[in-house]
Amino acid sequence: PFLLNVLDHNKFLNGVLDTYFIDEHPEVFNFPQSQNRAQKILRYMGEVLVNGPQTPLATGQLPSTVIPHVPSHLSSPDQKFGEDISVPPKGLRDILLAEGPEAFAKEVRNSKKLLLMDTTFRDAHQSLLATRIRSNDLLKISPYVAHKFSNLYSMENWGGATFDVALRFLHECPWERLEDMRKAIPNIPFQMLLRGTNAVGYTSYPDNVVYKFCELAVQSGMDIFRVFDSLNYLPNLIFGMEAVGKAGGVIEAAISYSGDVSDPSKTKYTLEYYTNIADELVRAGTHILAIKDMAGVLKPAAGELLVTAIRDKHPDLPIHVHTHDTSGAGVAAMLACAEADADIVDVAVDSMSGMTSQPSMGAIVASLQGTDLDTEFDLKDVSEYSAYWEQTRTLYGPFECTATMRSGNADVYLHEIPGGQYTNLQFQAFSLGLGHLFEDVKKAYREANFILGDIIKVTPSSKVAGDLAQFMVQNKLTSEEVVEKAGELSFPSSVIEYLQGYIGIPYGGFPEPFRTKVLKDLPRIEGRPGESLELLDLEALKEELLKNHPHVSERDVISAALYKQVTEDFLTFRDEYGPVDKLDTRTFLVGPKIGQEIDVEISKGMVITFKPLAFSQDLTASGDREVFIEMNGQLRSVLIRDKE
Ligand code: 3PY
Ligand code: ZN
Repeated sequence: PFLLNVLDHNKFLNGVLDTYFIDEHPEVFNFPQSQNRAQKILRYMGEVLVNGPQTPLATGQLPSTVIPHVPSHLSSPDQKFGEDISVPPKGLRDILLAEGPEAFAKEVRNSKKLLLMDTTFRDAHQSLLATRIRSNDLLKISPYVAHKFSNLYSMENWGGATFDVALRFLHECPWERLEDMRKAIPNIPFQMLLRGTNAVGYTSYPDNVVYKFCELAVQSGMDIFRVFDSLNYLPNLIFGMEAVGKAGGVIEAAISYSGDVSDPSKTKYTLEYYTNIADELVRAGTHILAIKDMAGVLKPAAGELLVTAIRDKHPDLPIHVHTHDTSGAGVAAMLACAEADADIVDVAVDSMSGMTSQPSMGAIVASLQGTDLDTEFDLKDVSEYSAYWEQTRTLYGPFECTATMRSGNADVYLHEIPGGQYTNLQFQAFSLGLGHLFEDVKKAYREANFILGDIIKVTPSSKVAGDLAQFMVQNKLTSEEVVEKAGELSFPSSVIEYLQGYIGIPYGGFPEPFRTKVLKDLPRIEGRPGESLELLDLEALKEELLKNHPHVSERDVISAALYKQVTEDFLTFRDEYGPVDKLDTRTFLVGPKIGQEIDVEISKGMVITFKPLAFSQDLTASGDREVFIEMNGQLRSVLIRDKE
């Protein structure tokens, strides 16, 4: 029943017959592996049928039953006779591969049109859907993007929180995701967010872990690394840049933006502060410079001032601006930056844009049509792409922040909470049934920021501010009380570690006497935290993992170096349930319906049809239920422990 009849292979069905078929498709002989995978997927379905979702759903809302329409990229009115339209058009990645990062940067700077980075595959869903978008949905639309959006500067599709969430909640391998996207999109540069010395985690890692991480990312298909540090602490930033450079990636060093350079009353983070950092990053060899406005507080006038100030000093430097649309002024801000001669701005496709996500791609494309900065994208393509995501988004109903957030809110200029964190904190407050608490948390966040020394707030420093804010609300403490009683309170560990110097040193130094009162005689780290960490023995880690798991790759070892327990759990899950990333999203989240036929492409070209029929009402003596599922028409059964 598992044998794929070659006559059912999609190439045969599509009439592509040639004598190389067997050479090109060794997978048709992969019976035992596929059989094994199919058996595991069957077990997963049984597990969800008996015990419910295997990943926590954040709200009571269920995924929709919509089957998203995937638009075709294979019809081109401009197709020339004999042209192979299955190959996507050349993109900037072709220049990068042929000529290297410096030539790539030059090409970007010389572009007359405004270039776009599409964040739909990373920051957009990190900010709107708790980072839950699965590989399955990303890969379905990838060929369309490769064909219709070949002129993108880049697609941001990895890093940030996607790494952790893929392993922890989606039970899929982030490295495989990257590699699979690469195969589908050979022409557009891929971009990731690297938290400097924190890589894709929340704490400083030993240097060799960060080096190896970057090296494997490039090998798996990553091109551009946006490197930032949550305190703009230069030693951390420069270390991250070096790791990217060593790995052969494009270095896009980022200045994280806080405050308001258009407000003369704000005197800490001034134009001079930012242009000084820009100078340092250029000196350290960045190929591209990013302004990272993680909260969405860069007003249009401020954007114009900032880009102009950096441009004046660095006429040849490509400038890339990132923002969030939390206040609703995102489109206006990006247009102002473009007018001031930024080269690239960040957008998310319309149906995944707005609020805590990026500004709308369609709005920016339309706004610039017919101007010198015309992006040259076709609104019809944007709209088809958006329709796919509009439908796909309904599958992620359980993670929608719109359950609590229905509009933008300009109070972000007061509290400066980053996009991804905003929805998280709001959600936490609402799920405790304390919606009004969120208003208190936002006010406390602003106060916490000042207690901590008016810091740049982005992962992980934003977590420090968020934890302190929640601590204040929970314990009903005013900001004066926190400072006064600092010596007696038991602060969240993130606050203590920040004060110890574990994530770096904030601009202007640590707040005193607060720091001394909290730390007493706890140790303090001087300088770059990673420097004092011992290198991690990756060989020993591999040996350790191999004790419990039959297959452990070099990439799994790095996953474990970053997230030990999460990776162990992922490997155990994968050993037991196989490639659950191959399931459609509804089935993955809430399981199949009895009687429903579900096709799963278990490995390349091999599709298996599952049809759950029933499960036993009676438990066996050992507490199992027997689940009956048809697999390609053959009846199978599995015993699943009922965990209720
Ligand atoms: C992340 O670190 O994941 C961010 O998106 C910061 O803005
Ligand atoms: Zn962001």
